[in-house]
Amino acid sequence: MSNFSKEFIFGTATSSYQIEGGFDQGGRSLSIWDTFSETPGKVVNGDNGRMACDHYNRYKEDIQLIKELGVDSYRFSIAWPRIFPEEGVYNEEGMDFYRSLLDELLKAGIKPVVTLYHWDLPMWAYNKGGWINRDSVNWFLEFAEVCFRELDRYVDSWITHNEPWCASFLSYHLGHHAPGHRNIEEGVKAAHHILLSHGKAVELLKTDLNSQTPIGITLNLTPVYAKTTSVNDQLAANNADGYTNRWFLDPIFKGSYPHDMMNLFSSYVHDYSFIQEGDMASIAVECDFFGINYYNRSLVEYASNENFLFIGSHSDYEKTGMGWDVSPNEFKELIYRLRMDYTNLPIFITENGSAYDDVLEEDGSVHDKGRTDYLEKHIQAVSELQQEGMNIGGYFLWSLLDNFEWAFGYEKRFGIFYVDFTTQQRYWKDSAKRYKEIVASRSVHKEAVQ
Ligand code: IFM
Repeated sequence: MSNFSKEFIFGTATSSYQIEGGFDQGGRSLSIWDTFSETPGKVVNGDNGRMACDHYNRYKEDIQLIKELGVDSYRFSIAWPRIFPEEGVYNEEGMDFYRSLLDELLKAGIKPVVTLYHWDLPMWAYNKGGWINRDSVNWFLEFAEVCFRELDRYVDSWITHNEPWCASFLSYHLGHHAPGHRNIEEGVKAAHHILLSHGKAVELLKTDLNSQTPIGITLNLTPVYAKTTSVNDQLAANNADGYTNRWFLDPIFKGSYPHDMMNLFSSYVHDYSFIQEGDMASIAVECDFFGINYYNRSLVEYASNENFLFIGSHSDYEKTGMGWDVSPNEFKELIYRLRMDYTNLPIFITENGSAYDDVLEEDGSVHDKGRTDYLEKHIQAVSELQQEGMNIGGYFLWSLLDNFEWAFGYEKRFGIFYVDFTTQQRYWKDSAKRYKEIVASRSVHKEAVQ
């Protein structure tokens, strides 16, 4: 696995609501996830992120772990309700937290990659309509601008949004994530405003603020395969791909929504006038890199009673603890497709990882063979992609710590460090040790080629 160029970035990733805790510290107000997780039945075991990994109070200790891991970079997100606890009310204390975090990372020699939005929309914004309200674009820009002005000098790269599919379709249409709405039209509108806010934030940083710091967006992409070669199953796969991938890829790289999906949505979306003149050009703004989060492929089959005529199909692939297919080959196929149909920008794998049912042994060890195998297979795939000239700029393992896995609460552990949520003690899992070795062997190679 030593085929990585000397510039290749290895990192690890987290997000604010999933690890910070400190929900009422430093002037933070509530986000949609605080409220959603208080609603019975929304999150497994009634878990919430009030304490999470208590990273707000333990960030120095966590940065030491990142340093010991030996990675080049750390990707985290900013909690919007810390920065604007109320509409138009800037909270310096919230910004101080991120300044200190960034300071500490730079002292440790770790490059910070900062995501602006990883789903913790302030409640004040939700109460005014959230992402369904076009004003959300301006609220987001106000938030982005203050982050850019205060933090740009510390930041290695910016990511505007993490996984717009989750923040729109999963949250406003499927209802599994906050705010838990079930309305297709709302999902489509939310997606549009999120994408528009991305485009306008990129323009703000590059043009208005004249910054040279690289900026991009991260999509979660799931390559879709049909169960059989039947016309119906092929149609199902096309629609699933449109719903999951193309609805986001096409506007970003082609400046238009896919027509087949616009037709399919039109039974529910009665009026597309929320797409205003100039919006599509803004969304398709030129970025510096493209981030993708990859976890698994999906297998679908035709279902005549489903809104979009597809349903998940049984697959005999090996599964992670989420029940997701372990599919490194499909990961490679996804990258080939992106290269053929969408972009030549450097691609960063901004998340990849797996949940398994870990056991903390009495001696503090965690033998997470499943996760270790998963990460080896996927890093091997990245290495092969590099050899094939696919221009992957970096790989960020999800996640640094076990954390609040959204609707699954603390039941699903994605960390390479085990967190005992009673004592807040962190433990090295075998996967963390293996990742450290992989990164270190790359460094040896790096020195040899210099
Ligand atoms: O934990 C999430 C993360 O917040 C976004 N990407 C997928 C991860 C695993 O489900």
